[in-house]
Amino acid sequence: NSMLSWQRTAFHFQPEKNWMNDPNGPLFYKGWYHFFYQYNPNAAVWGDIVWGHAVSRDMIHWLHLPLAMVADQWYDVQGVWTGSATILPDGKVMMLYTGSTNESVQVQNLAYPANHDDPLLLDWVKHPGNPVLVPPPGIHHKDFRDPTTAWKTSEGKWRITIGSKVNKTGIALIYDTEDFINFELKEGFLHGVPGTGMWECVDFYPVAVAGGNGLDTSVNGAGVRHVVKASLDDDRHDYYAIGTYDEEAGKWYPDNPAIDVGIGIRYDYGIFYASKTFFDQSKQRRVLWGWIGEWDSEAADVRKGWASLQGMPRTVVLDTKTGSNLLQWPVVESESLRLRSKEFKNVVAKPGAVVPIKLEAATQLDIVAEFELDKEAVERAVESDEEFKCSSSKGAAHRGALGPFGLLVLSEETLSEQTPVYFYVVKGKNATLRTYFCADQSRSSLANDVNKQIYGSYVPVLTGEKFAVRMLVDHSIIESFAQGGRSVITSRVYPTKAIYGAARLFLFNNGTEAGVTASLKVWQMNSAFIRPFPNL
Ligand code: DQQ
Repeated sequence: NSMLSWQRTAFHFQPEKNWMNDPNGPLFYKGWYHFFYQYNPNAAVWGDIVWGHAVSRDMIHWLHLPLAMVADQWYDVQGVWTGSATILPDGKVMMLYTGSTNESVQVQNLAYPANHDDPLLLDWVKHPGNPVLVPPPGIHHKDFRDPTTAWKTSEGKWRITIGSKVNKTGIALIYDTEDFINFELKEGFLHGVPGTGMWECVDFYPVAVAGGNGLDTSVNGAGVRHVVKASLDDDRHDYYAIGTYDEEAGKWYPDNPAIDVGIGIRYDYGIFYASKTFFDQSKQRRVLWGWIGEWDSEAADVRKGWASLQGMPRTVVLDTKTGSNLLQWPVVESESLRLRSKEFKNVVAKPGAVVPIKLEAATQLDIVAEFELDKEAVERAVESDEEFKCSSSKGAAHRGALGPFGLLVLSEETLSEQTPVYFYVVKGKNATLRTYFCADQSRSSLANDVNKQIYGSYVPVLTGEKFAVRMLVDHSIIESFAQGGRSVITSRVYPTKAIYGAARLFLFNNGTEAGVTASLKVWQMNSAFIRPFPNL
């Protein structure tokens, strides 16, 4: 339906049509980035799930390939569900995935490339002895899915984790294997958190304390912290925590039990789910993929004939300045899409002001912006110590002394449609400042069948730092990275007027006391080539 085609994005990965969900088995192989994904070839809604497949040289421009795996065996006939790749030392690829059997039992299966000399990995063989794992005693047959990439134990075995739950406690089971065919269940679990429900798409990986490069999944020892991530089926967000991995015990402990997996920090405070990292051995980095679903109605998805995008892949490192969170940042290749840029230096927005940022177009942008609050006004401001939460505030209309201030993205000239992405600063006791980073979808669309939530979180802003944001704007998605990627918000928005040439960008300051000075650099972004498989 051409009427809705403007919602298609220009540089985010999406199939040509129909439904997509989780990223699966990402890897770099013989010069190509491979991306697999949960795909319904028959409709724009979830169902009939198989593995879509695409390849890229840079994770920006893509060639769609034929389906990698379809639901053709008793052990995956109800769905070829999520899985992960492990590259063995000899270069061979082991793909473990969940199958939903003819009786709706969740089992784990092994697949591998038919021809390891083929850089495109077009053909996949399902191991004749599948399934390689069935739900263990005490685990419900529908609560056993999404095997991770394997990592090495010091004994030389491979270890994986699989998400599950016991009553309402989300857990990560662990298994050891030597051949990816025979598995040994380890007693207890890697980790579990009461009240968090089913853990989907668990991820487990090391990060270097010193920052810098990403680490192979098997790296362990001094100078390494381990991240556990779970996608909570109950609230549809991806939560991570940083902690210590005790290999011998097969246990992981969070640094801070108050911000444990599922109750603490999220990768993204907007829409971002079922994510998965992989180690890119070609650039020594860890890259995070996440599924961005739709926030319009199912009927609208069916009308437009497609649903979902993948977020821009993000590099992930430990934040060496705080030590208590990760930093996520669009892969450096995203910058290859930058075209003409325009700089705006020291633009002043007084309390209550909305200032146009004049651009030739505003639907495909990469924005880097910094903001400063007027120092005297901050000193003058009363110590309100207000308890603030983006989600229960009135969004950008909520006025405090020191904010909200930020940008109105995908806005229409008269502001009838606008998506504010902003900071809100609370002055507490002893003149301490607490900063929140939020996105307000409440006025993002004149349509009424779309989600219009306000969301965001606290974000650490350290002494000497300005308020900083990078934003990728692509027609119907805005990915916003605050403070170098300490806090991220992905907004899926459906403007009806702020489209194509009618889209605008504004600086705004809705605080009552302090002026804001902003400096921005804004690039027009090129479209990526995302090409169909040639019909030879
Ligand atoms: N999606 C897959 C499951 C996974 C869920 C099915 C998460 O394997 O648990 O499409 O979105």
